[in-house]
Amino acid sequence: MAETIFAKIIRKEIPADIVFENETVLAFKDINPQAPVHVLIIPKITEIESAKDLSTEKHSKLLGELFNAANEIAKKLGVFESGFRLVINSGKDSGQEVPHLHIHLLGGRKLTWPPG
Ligand code: DGP
Repeated sequence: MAETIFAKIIRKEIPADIVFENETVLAFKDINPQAPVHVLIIPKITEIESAKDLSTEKHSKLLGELFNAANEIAKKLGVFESGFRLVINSGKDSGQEVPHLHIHLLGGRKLTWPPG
């Protein structure tokens, strides 16, 4: 599997503005923010390229941990009550750039729908 920039961030080989970290999950500010709050929440394991690779058998616990982290980060960054959006781009047509599963957490402004 190809090495991604997120693997380097997990290993702290390149800097990132980390907002949450535990044994399984890392979250850091997006380098190109699309909202006042824009955080990427990723699993520390590197083998899940996209949501298409998820399975109930292997990943239910990890998925719970990712979404728990999202709620904690939303609280920490002050958007839990006002509302926030979680986005997972998966594959070419979605615009996914980095082949390492990541949840975008966006908030801090009124978000429009539908997305582009
Ligand atoms: P996606 O298009 O869903 O694959 O989103 C990838 C996001 O990753 C994109 O919004 C920009 C962000 N990103 C890419 N490289 C870096 C980096 O080196 N540092 C940080 N903090 N974010 C990055």
